[in-house]
Amino acid sequence: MRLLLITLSTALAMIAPGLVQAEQLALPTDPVILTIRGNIANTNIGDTAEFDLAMIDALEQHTTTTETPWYDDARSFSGPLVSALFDAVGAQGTVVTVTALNDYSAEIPMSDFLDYPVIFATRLDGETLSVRDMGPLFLIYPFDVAPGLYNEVYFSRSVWQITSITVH
Ligand SMILES: Nc1nc2c(c(=O)[nH]1)N[C@H]1C(S)=C(S)[C@@H](COP(=O)(O)O)O[C@H]1N2
Ligand SMILES: [Mo]
Repeated sequence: MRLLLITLSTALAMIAPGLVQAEQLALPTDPVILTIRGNIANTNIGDTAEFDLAMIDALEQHTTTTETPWYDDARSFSGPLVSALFDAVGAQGTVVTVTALNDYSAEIPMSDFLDYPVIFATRLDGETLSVRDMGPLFLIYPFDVAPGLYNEVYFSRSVWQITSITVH
């Protein structure tokens, strides 16, 4: 039975690649700034999906202009939607662990990224974010369109200096 299932899924992967989404990701050519591991279908280095900035920039870009607890006034954050990043790696799961340079991590329900246009920000007011400015990657919730998110639950999920994500 197990063999049959494997054979079936292999056959499915061949006839319906869009459905199973197993694709080879491009290889990073610049320094890797993000590693995604866990339950993902599309990898480029071993079991992981590694991204340089150009690969993240190649995804459709969005901007959220919003007040946050971290800056004095409203600022513009841009980058791909987290959902687009997860589509690119074929992520399947219910929870993701987002880990930062300082080893801070947050467990975030996958539903957040379906419910809200959460941005994986690479730019603040059009400029790349240095590590000193909480970069290079900052998860930004759309506090502008969903003010109900402006609380500690979502602040704690707003991880800056992101280095890796694990999909569970
Ligand atoms: N990289 C990183 N992101 C982080 C944290 C952290 O320690 N490191 N703390 C989180 C928590 S628990 C909250 S409430 C907010 C805190 O932001 P503040 O320290 O500016 O108040 O950022 C979140 N993002
Ligand atoms: Mo917090």
